Amino acid sequence: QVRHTVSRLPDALCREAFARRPRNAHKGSFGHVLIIGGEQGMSGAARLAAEAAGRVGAGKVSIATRASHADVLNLTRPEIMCHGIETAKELAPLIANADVIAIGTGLGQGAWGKAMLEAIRHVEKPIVIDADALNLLAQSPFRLTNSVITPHAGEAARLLHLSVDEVEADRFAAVQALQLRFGGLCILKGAGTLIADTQGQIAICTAGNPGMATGGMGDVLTGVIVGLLAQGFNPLQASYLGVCLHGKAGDKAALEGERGLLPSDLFPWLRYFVNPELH
Ligand code: NPW
Ligand code: AMP
Ligand code: MG
Repeated sequence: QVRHTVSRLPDALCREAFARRPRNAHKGSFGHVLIIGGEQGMSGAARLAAEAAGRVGAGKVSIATRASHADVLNLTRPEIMCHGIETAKELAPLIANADVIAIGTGLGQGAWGKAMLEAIRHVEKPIVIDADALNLLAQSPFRLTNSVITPHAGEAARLLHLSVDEVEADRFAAVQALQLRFGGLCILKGAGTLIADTQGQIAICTAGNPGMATGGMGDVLTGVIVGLLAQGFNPLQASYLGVCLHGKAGDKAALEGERGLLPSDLFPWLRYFVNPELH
């Protein structure tokens, strides 16, 4: 039985979720994120996810990406640790050092992406699975534990072997089918993003706008969710808060115009919303 819940991010919840940091806090208090992605030509996707994780308060952020562009990526945001990783063996110590993982942003669907996905398949840390990791999952499905999957309608259609029109015709049925098939939590993105939890409940987030229909926007959402997981929010809290924060940040950024809005325009607003004492 599906219960449809409408959720927004009330200021009160934000205030509670993002209380002032203890005076003696240190970076180890806020978790270490590992983003795995950035095939040739798509390192920006991993970079966007990584900065988003930092902008919602993660303590440390690392990227595992193709060796050829790791150093250049590092220069674009020196705070992010960028590792050139070509094999599952090289990835293992980064996984061991991370508290939470996101895989898929700009991952590609070639041999490298497949090796990276296989390497995290049995890891029991919280994992966000997005973008090309979902496309690979559609090709070779396996059940996930402790995961959040974040498909858009196109990815959902591939995962369910349906057409995009069929997914969009009943988004509630699609998100629930995905949750049941893959386990963990499922976030079906788009206008009115849906979140299906493990108890059969579905929430809808009404924040967000068509200005957000631009490449890289989902990569930012992945970073937001994994950045919240790093700080100790459970997967359901991180999904609810993450989707709402992302939508609200998009709505603020759209005040300067929906057309021409870029995913990185959300960063200052993400920071604003995770510091409720400022507003
Ligand atoms: P169409 O075009 O409407 O006919 P893909 P992707 C369909 C990375 N990126 N929302 C749509 O059909 C990602 O992280 C890197 C979206 C189209 O055929 C991934 O790793 C960037 N799509 C990789 O690129 C910035 C919908 O699905 C297909 C849809 C591929 O990701 C960009 C698109 O899905 C990007 O994020 C809907 N509601 N409904 C970077 N700067 O490095 C139908 N579709 O083929 O998986 O492509 O999402 O761009
Ligand atoms: P992706 O397709 O993976 O880049 O993800 C796009 C992100 O932008 C998702 O979080 C969507 O929910 C959001 N988005 C895209 N178009 C809209 C829209 N028309 N209204 C609200 N949110 C949107
Ligand atoms: Mg995407």
